[in-house]
Formats: sequence, structure tokens, C-alpha cells
Amino acid sequence: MHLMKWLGGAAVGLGLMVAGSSAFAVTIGFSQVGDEGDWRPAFSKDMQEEAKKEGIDLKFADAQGKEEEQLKAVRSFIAQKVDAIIIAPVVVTGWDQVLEEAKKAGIPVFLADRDVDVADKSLFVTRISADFNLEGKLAGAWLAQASKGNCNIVELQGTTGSAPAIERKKGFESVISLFPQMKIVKTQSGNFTTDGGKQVMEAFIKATDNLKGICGVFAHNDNMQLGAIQAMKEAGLKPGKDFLMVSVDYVPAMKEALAAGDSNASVELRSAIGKYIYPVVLGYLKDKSEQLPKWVVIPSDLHAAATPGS
Ligand code: GYE
Repeated sequence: MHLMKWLGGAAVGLGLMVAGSSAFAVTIGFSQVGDEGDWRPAFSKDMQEEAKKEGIDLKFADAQGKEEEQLKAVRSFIAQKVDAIIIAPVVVTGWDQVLEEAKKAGIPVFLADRDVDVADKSLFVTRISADFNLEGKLAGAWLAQASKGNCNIVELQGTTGSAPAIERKKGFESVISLFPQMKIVKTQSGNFTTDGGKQVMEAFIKATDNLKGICGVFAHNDNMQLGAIQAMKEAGLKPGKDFLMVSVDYVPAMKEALAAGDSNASVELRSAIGKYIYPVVLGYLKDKSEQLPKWVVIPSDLHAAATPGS
């Protein structure tokens, strides 16, 4: 609640400050993960549109899902002497050195969306993102309620080593572990893509004699769930009716799947991060002594369609 208040206040307060100072020209380098699903391009578009509104010169680098590409992009931002760097990191590991380099160059780094695992937290100013652990908990709580605490689950994990895959799993497990009759019986990474989700579900279907005994599917994002839905339908199964389906992002295609009854619930991940992060970055560039919280949390909500059998 505290952070939420801070977030609202910062967005409005700093936004006004910036709007009133048109001479403030800033160059920001943004290293983005890639475009693996429907959520990410919406986030990229928002970052680009909001930068325009704020008069920011945004250098956008798409890492195509590869950390090496991100490291290259960040080093090139450092060489170009940008005013600030924003990173949406592919995975949590491997960041210490390049962040040290940015620090030595005096360039502040901000994290958007995914997290990094660094020993020295002063290597970045702040992170602005949803709470992925909470998203996993919300998904688990919905499934516990919908299955009355009795469910064999198959799980489609996001990119291995990425913050959302790690935290959504942890959050989900922390809730289902409260229910002795709920357990994950199969789990595999579908790399956050529709094709990945489809392939993993095809393998699950084969390995379990058409999902025999399975009651629910938890996918770490909607695109994998949409792929899983295709695979299930192709096998003559009825996702959303005979299987409880829950995932994260709440992208437009998932809203359609929910309306069609092919899926049951999705936790909304807001893609409009630009309007939160730029006022924070610009405010910091003007006054580096400003005390910012280490993590600014963007809220998450669960959207559920009618639950079968209730
Ligand atoms: O849920 C997924 C995307 O990093 C939280 O990345 C984000 C995730 C999002 O590929 O769709």
C-alpha cells in the first residue's frame, strides 16, 4: 500500500515537474528482452510512445531473447554516453560486471519488468515491475478455489532462469502446498512462446494418456496457455471445460479465449510501464539525492471467467 501510494504520487508529481521543463533533453538506452509473446510488444510500444510524449531520445535495442545481445546493447549505451539505461533483463544471472561498468561510467541503471540477481543492489537505482510471486499466488489461489483444493496440475514454465518463471512458480507452489490434494505432476519450460507451450502440452498429452487424471493447467504466461489450448483441442480435449486453465498476462487473445470458454482465468500484467518508469528516471536525473524505494510495484489483478462445475 505504501509503495502504491508512492508510485501514484511519483507518477503525478514527477510527471508535472518534467512537463514544466521542456529544455530537459535526455537520452535513454532501453535493452528489451525481445518479442516472445503478445505482452512484450505491447510493453515495447508503450515504452516508445511514452518516450515520445516525454521528449526522450530513446535508443531501443531488441535482444531477441539472448542475454549476450543485452550485454552488447548495454555496453554500446555506455559507449554512447547515454544519460540513463533501462534494462528488462532476459534472465536474472550474469549482470554484475556490466552493471559495474555502467556505474564506473556514472550512468544510472533502472530495471523494468524482470529482475536481476546481483550481490550489490546499488548497481541499479530501482526496479519497476509487477510482483511475479504474487501473480503465482493469485493463480494458485484461484485454482485451489476452483478445484476445491483437489487437483493434479501440469505446469508450463517461462524462460528458465528468468525472474517471472522463478517467482511465478514459487508463488504458485507456496499456495498449493497448503492443500494436500493439490500437486504439480508435470512441469516443463515452454519459453514463454505459443509454439513452446503447444509443444510442451503435446508432450504432456502423450506422456499422460490424454491428460488422464489431470485437472488443471498453470502456464506462466498466456501465450504458452494459448499454445496448450491448441494442442489440447487437436487431441480432442476440452480446455476450460474439462480442465481448469489459469495463466498470466491477460493479453487480448486470452480475453477472447476466456470469453469463448477455452480458458478460465488470467492474472493481468500491465504493459504500460513507460508512464511509471520515465517520471522516475527523469526525476532521478534531476536530483540524484532523491531516495527511491528499491522496488516500485505495479499492481496485478486476476480476471476469471465462469468456473466449470460451480
Ligand atoms: O509475463 C511474458 C513475457 O517478463 C513478466 O515476459 C514478463 C513476462 C511476461 O514473455 O509474457
